[in-house]
Amino acid sequence: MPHAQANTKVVHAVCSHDCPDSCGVLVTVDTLTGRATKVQGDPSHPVTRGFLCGKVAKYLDRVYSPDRLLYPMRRRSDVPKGPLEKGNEAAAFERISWDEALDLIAGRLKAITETHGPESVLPYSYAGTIGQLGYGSMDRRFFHRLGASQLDRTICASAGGAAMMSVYGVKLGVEPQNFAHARYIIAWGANIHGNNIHLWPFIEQARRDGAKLIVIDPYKTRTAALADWHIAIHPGTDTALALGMMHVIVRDGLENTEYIARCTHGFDDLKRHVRQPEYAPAQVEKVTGVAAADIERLAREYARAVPSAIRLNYGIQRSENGGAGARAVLMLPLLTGAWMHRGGGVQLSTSGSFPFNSTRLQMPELMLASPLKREARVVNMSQLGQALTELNDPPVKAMFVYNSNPAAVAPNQNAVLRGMAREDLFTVVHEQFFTDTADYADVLLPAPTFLEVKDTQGAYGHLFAQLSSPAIAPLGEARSNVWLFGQLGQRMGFPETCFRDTEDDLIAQAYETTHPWFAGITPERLEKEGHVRLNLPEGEPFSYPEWFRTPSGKGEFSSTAIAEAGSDALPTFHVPNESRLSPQAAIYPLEFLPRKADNYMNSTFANLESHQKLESGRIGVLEMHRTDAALRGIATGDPVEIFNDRGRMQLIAHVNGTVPEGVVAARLSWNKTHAEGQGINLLTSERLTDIGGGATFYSTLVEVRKSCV
Ligand SMILES: Nc1nc2c(c(=O)[nH]1)N[C@H]1C(S)=C(S)[C@@H](COP(=O)(O)OP(=O)(O)OC[C@H]3O[C@@H](n4cnc5c(=O)[nH]c(N)nc54)[C@H](O)[C@@H]3O)O[C@H]1N2
Ligand SMILES: Nc1nc2c(c(=O)[nH]1)N[C@H]1C(S)=C(S)[C@@H](COP(=O)(O)OP(=O)(O)OC[C@H]3O[C@@H](n4cnc5c(=O)[nH]c(N)nc54)[C@H](O)[C@@H]3O)O[C@H]1N2
Ligand code: SF4
Ligand SMILES: [Mo]
Repeated sequence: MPHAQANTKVVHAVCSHDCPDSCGVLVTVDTLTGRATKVQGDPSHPVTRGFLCGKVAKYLDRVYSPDRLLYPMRRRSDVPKGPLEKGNEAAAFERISWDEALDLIAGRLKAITETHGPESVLPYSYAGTIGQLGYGSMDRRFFHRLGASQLDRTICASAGGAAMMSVYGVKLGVEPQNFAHARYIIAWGANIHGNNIHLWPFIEQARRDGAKLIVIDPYKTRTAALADWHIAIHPGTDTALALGMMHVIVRDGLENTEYIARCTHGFDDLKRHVRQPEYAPAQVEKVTGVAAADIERLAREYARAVPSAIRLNYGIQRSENGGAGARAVLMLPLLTGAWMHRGGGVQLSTSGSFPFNSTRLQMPELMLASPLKREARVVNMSQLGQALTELNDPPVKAMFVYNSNPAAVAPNQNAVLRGMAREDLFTVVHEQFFTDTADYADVLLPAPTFLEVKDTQGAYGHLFAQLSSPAIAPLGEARSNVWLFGQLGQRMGFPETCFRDTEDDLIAQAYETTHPWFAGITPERLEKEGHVRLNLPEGEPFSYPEWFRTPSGKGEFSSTAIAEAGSDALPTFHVPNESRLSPQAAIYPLEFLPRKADNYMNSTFANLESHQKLESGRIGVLEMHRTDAALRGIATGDPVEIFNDRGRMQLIAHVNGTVPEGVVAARLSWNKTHAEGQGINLLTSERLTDIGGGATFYSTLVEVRKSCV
């Protein structure tokens, strides 16, 4: 740790944003004023390696922003719910004390649960923080004990997660440092430079040693621009490409028969499946837009390279056929036995490497102590619009939002906002800023940043457990998720002592496990060392059968569990309802990619000027291919209207070579940063993925026309 100067201290924290890198962060604090003066990447953390991404390098702009929410507030009775003027939101609310706020919420929740049943309360949270405590501990206890509807947290990764579980039975993957050993690296639906920057130095190291980087992404990301080969596949067709690669591999006998026999299940079925004519390269070309010769070359190069690593991120599973696509890609290293070599295999998520005791933290058994006396119903967060406007028996009467900005990030925004505007819906929002969601709050509560709370964290892109110490006191009256839900539990009169657990109690409970991967890892040790690597071998998992946790105990090409859940036992390409290949394309011919911004974190940071500068010229912009633009008489700088049956919005056209013909793209931001106060999710649908019940942001058809001026 760097030495602190006089009157300063350096505190070890962990970046809690929803990012695979979970960086170790050193915060310099002026001990006289208690103010943080600097944040830097921990040089001793083997993945952070001393640097932070552009978003968090400027973190003090966020922490000390004059726009921070600092006090509890209540909506003024004469102000209707709906978008508020940016910068003038506070006028819609009046300040109240925490005592008043907690009493008001407890009183309303009691009345609502008595009249409509506890399931009429819907918690809505995602990954504003991915700390173990902040993401899901006391909050879950509270809603379980209340008997509230359970939220199925599907908006990000559930199709890919289901795919990983079906093939491997556990979420493990190639350790990021080991990518340096790979000689052939495929970034498949993975914007490494934008979303996972700490993997990049290891890829550069591999490339200096002769590795090739291939990027499979319809969009020319910075990662794609820097690659040896960019394959601009048609969105939603990765299943076909991966099966086409398998076709070539088994046709040419490039599979690893020894590994397949020892470690996999269902190969004969897979072989028959991929040898069908529809997966021959010439046919796959028609679906994916990737030339048959390129499919041949990719398959052969991939199968012959040792070691070969795939960074499969969540891009491909955000579409209707995304679960099958993720499964097919995840199977490639099972076919070649890439796992046998250090730096070989695939990384989708390493989250399953961390055996945190989440049952202890979240106490689902409290549901039986609730008035329901049974498990509560489950509501899919990717269908919030339907939940708020159509769900009955009981209808949602109260929504409690924390760690999330659903007004901007949830699909089918028109339905979501219509639901949130209901005057008979009681809405509580716990936030750091006046987000789009805060504009709909009846009660607004101030939340802290990760500099202000204690937590412990794993990662979904590396293998280090970490402890995050509070560097500064919470600003204003900001209070953590743990404090809030502990207090509310007590106000509701819940007798269980678990609502009095402190942050330290919860951290200890998170590590209450005899799992060998946590052996020797204790809160005390983490307090001293900041980060500790899990007790996993240095090499890759899945080199022998004991690693797999599937029903067959092996890597599964064919899955009975998936078939029983109503999908295809073997990954199979189906044309999405919204795709250039579907009948709907006759009306809405363009495939829309409503993408993440490189300098925001989903909608987080979108309100900060310093971050907006980095995205200048990119937000509020529709990227188009020159042919599609010319066909519609559109040139760069023209205002355009983008629309489908779900909604329409104005953007500024940008014809810049980032998207292939037939694809248009725009970036996620706060709704209120757009001129008309609505964001790109008004175009996306609530249709779910083939497996896992995930959101299908990247299966969206639209049409575009030049706006009349
Ligand atoms: N800077 C920044 N970093 C982030 C985030 C952020 O918003 N900004 N978000 C964080 C979160 S929540 C997550 S889940 C991770 C996600 O990280 P990623 O999984 O990398 O997420 P995406 O950017 O959705 O998708 C990656 C790429 O997939 C491409 N893609 C879209 N459709 C298809 C397709 O059909 N096939 C293929 N092959 N590619 C496709 C997109 O163009 C995109 O470049 O990143 C995290 N990190
Ligand atoms: N069009 C489109 N839509 C998308 C995506 C996309 O790529 N394109 N990506 C999807 C994905 S992958 C994801 S993960 C979701 C993300 O959706 P969300 O999880 O809603 O992500 P954010 O927009 O980052 O909002 C998180 C909010 O949590 C708040 N927060 C941070 N820390 C705390 C805390 O300690 N307590 C409380 N109470 N609040 C806190 C932040 O201020 C922020 O406003 O969006 C999805 N939506
Ligand atoms: S957002 Fe990701 S890359 Fe940036 S500091 Fe946080 S963990 Fe590291
Ligand atoms: Mo995500």
